[in-house]
Amino acid sequence: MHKFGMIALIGPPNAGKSTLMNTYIGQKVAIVSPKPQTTRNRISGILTTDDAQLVFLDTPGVHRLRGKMNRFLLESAWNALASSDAVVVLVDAALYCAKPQLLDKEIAPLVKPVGEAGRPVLVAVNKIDRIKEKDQLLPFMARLAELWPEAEFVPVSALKAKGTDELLERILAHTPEGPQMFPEDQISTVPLRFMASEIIREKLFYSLRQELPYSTAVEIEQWDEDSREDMVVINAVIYTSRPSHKGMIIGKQGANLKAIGSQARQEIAELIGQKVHLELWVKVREGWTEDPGFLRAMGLGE
Ligand code: GDP
Ligand code: K
Ligand code: MG
Repeated sequence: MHKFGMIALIGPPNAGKSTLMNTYIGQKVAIVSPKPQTTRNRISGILTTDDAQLVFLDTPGVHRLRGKMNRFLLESAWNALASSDAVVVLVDAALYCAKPQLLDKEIAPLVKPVGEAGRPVLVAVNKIDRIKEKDQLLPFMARLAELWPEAEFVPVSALKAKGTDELLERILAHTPEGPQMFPEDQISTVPLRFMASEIIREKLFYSLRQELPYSTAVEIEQWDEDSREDMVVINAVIYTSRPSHKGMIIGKQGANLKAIGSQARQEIAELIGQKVHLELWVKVREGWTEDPGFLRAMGLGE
């Protein structure tokens, strides 16, 4: 019997949703960073085995947010839930062992809305590699089970791929019968050019100071195959909502932008298996995070 299913990954920012998806797909599909809100759009990763195909729907962290962009982020998480066959809720065990009060604050509000979607719920108790004494997990697991009586719990380390096979078995137990929908070498339902823009955004995240990345968006303006050179020529624009940020992104004598470009170029080349010529431009677009038309054009709305 062949199985096919859509699996929503939800949870607070930084719980490890994108890391788990990348571990399953075996390649970097979603960008990962220590900063919350790295994942803006709904990103999918396709896992194909001999007898099953799973489409993981990675989502932005679910938390209370203000502003239009943040509303889009939330909507996207709930839409993933609605189109899923099962949901995996990621929780950061290391964080909640250290700060038990956060468990009630961050996880308790998810129980009802997720429950109302009527999907089987698996809670992946993540980052167990960071917990030295396994006994420390017990009170936390007890409180979690109390909060979420309908859920199944699986301790994992998404980063070190520990417990992830057990989690996959449990996911498959809730996956309906169905045919393979995508070729086995396809790793995402998201177009390559969008994945390329995400790679550039990830490099921005790592290179900029805390407050900067949230004001930036990346758009691929040109994507041309140069068949003579066996090369892809890509032009991308980095939009920032603040004029004062433009200089910071570019850096002294363009050094920062150059570094971002060179790291992103290598990674995009790896992703598409071709040489890449990448040009980056920085443009100021004030107020873009509150502009519904622009958000939609950037794929941030539904
Ligand atoms: P997301 O916001 O839920 O998508 O979280 P990310 O996947 O972006 O991960 C947030 C941070 O937690 C990154 O720095 C990851 O490397 C880290 N992380 C994720 N899973 C694990 C894990 O199992 N163990 C450890 N030690 N770190 C993890
Ligand atoms: K993150
Ligand atoms: Mg993420």
